[in-house]
Amino acid sequence: MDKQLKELAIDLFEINAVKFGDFVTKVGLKTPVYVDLRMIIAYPKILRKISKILWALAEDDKDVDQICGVPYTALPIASVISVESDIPMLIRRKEAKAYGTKKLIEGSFKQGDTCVIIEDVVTSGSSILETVRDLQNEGLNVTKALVIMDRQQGGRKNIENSGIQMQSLYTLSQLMDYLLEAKKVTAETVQTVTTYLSENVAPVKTLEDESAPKRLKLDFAERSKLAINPLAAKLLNLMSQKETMLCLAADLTSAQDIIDLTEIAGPHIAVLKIHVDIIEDFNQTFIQKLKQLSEKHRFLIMEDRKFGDIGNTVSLQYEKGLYKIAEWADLITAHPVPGAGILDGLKNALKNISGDRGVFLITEMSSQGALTRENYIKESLALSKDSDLITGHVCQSNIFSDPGLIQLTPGVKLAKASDALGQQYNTPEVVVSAGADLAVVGRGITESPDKISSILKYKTQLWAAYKNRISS
Ligand code: S5P
Repeated sequence: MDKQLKELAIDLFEINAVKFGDFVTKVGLKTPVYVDLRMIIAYPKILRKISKILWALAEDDKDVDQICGVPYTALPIASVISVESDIPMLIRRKEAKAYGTKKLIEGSFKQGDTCVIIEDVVTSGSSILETVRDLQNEGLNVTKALVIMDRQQGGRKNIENSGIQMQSLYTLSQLMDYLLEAKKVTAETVQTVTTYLSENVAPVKTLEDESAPKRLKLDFAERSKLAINPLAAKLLNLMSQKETMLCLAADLTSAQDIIDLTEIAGPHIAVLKIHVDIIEDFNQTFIQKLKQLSEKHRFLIMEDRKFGDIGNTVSLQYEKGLYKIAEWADLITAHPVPGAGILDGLKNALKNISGDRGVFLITEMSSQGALTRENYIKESLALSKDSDLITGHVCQSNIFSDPGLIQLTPGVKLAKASDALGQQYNTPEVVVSAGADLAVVGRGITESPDKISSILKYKTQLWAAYKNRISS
């Protein structure tokens, strides 16, 4: 396969299907590399070769009933695959016909038929997701997308988050490596493309219903009216009034240091997040001081306890022990791994608490290799539908559409980076365009020599990105 892919990469370069320079994509973005596979119909040998190699990716799938190409570039490829494999093909119209049958999907199929999608290039994945939605609406079971080029700009994640497997012949970086090896491009061009890819992430796309109110398009004040959990409503309101999306992770081990930092940060944050079990001199006076500051500056306190046990145990952990978290933490975090029982357990601990409380489910983690994937994410999202205790989800991308829930995204720094222990960072602009309503910043602020100026930088950059998100 590797040898074939190298040869094919050179073919594509020779026929100008991959070009380098200054281009503008169909959505108006600048790019130094343009992949345009439309002209392969002028080269039947290459068309046959590419179709054969692409279909080889699905060789283990014996029970494919239908193949559907995404118009237009992938249609001839899908046709060749259909003819060669003797599997029927479907075509999804871009618009339903205004006359005759008004069918969106052309071809012959029955409910429950499994269908594989064929696409040429994936950037945000939106074309595939639109195709999946229409096929699913017709009762087809879409399992997989076979793609020639993954531009590595977030499309794969968008597609996989919607429960569709994606396999690609090339990532853009692999293609660049093959072309460099064949001396078709210079190391400088490869570098330009690499830098471009690291700085240009496509917006997050989902399979969501187009008619539903769009979480990412509504402002926080509007969304507060749609929230079921009272703390989600309160939080969205105070974010709107204080013009901040900042959740400060005060991961410090001395109570006084946390108080000192909170005194500076209080007016500019929506949430102060702590890990109470790392504080070496924890005592209730510390909690009283924090509470006073939270009232004075109108922010909420989150204990990032990441509860993750059976209902009975979490109930005790939340209410009892040294920390008595339920008494003072407006918000907590919990892993959905034990199932719905964890929410019953947490609720049980609130029997004697008069104030409102909220839970953020840890639906998707920021660390490298996190096991929070596909089905886990889906199940976690489903849990939040049945509970008024859920304020939102801790996650990395726009995986839910309910405007009354809040997306809290950790792993935020002014420059894209990682730490030595698996944490991965994105910039404020990237996380907000990926759906973050609250951005968790820890060491980006706690390790800064000039804390107030870092706090203000994060606050203003996040808010500008949010304004841009709701207006664009
Ligand atoms: O997936 C996650 C979930 C959380 S709550 N990744 C995270 O990093 N967090 C928390 O966010 C983590 O426990 C820490 O308190 C904060 C990130 O801190 P930073 O110093 O890396 O910004």
